[in-house]
Amino acid sequence: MKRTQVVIIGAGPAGLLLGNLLDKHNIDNVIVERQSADYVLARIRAGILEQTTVDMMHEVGAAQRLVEEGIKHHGVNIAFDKKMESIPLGASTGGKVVTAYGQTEVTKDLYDLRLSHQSAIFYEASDVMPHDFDSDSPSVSFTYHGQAYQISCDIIVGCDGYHGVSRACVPEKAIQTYEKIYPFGWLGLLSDTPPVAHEVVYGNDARGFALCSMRSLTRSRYYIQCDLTDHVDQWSDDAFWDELRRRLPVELAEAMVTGPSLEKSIAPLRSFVAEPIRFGRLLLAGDAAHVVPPTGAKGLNLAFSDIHYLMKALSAYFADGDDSALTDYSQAALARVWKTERFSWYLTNLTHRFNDDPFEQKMKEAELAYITSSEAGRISLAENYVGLPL
Ligand code: FAS
Ligand code: PHB
Repeated sequence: MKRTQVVIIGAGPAGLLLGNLLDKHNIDNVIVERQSADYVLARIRAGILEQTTVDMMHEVGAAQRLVEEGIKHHGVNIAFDKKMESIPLGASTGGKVVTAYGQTEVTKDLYDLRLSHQSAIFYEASDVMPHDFDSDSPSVSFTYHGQAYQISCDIIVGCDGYHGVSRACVPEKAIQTYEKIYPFGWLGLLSDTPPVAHEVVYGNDARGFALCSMRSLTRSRYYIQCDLTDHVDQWSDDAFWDELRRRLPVELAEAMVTGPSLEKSIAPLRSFVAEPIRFGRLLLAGDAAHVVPPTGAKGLNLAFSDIHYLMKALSAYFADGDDSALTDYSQAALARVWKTERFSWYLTNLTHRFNDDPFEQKMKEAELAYITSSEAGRISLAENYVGLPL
């Protein structure tokens, strides 16, 4: 292969969604991924989908399993000061819900659809590098099965995540980045146990944050805030379960069904945005462009949001060479990114322990008591959690 219209770098959810949508619009494209398919498909990450994300899975034709296995949540729970408040989602958002369906499954559904299109994905590609994206003849080079490739194209899309090569090859003077690194991580555990609650629980406790989520009615996903110096090997399953229960209201702790971990890992938390996210013929999408702390369940959903705006721009560009559509992409996508960054940052600050100051903890409990009891507070929480309009 020597030439295509779009080269996508990265076969995570953003790259696979984009590739499948371009297939649907008969825009030639290839995906170049540095890891193996098994590695990408085994990653365990997000678990809550906004309605716009579900709608895009339907639009691209990959929603069948999501319809059968996804669990609709009509509310979200906030636990604090030894009690739990449920926030209805649909009442104040025109009936919107969120759906519990793991990113692992989303990625598999998009991967299977891509294979059915028989479109190119180069897995285990090395030395991937974008070239000449500030000219009319960009290209991407890489090594695949020991052979050197150089694919010419019209557009390069960096869907290669926070640590990818795309953003790294943009000249420093052409990009501004904004970053906040949080002084803690999330220790996550996956278990074949029934979820302790039928909707997600975000827990604030003086000991630290806790989260109760799920992948199905028999598979649970839990997280506890941990120190950045922690290593996953120092957390036995029993230690995890004990600490999780200590951070939750008694009725949840007593109802918790524990079991052996299927997976246990620690993820760092950061807020990050790059501006702009279009550089000539190179466009960034998903975690390559921005990262949110997972507290608001927004990372995966923001990646899909970018692809929504990107498809509008690429359709206009390939239909009539409308170069301004590429600039519009950066502005439109980032407008929603920043509002979502704010919500994720806000909810992280409100629910996590940053220090041992008892006054600060009392302020968090007072704010949680206010937003969960005030109509305005509940509506604000709900409309951000279901996802702001595209
Ligand atoms: P991804 O990072 O998923 O995919 C990028 C792809 O590019 C990867 O497959 C990578 O191998 C590939 N790549 C990288 N460099 C490359 C190169 N040089 N050449 C070719 N390919 C390259 N979000 C939530 O909402 N909730 C969560 O609980 C949550 N937990 C997370 C835990 C972790 C450890 C991480 C890292 C993220 C988590 N996220 C969570 C956010 C996550 O879901 C992302 O938002 C989502 O994966 C974004 O998708 P992509 O933009 O496709 O990036
Ligand atoms: C998850 O189910 O993995 C999950 C749910 C909500 C979040 C983050 C992760 O905010």
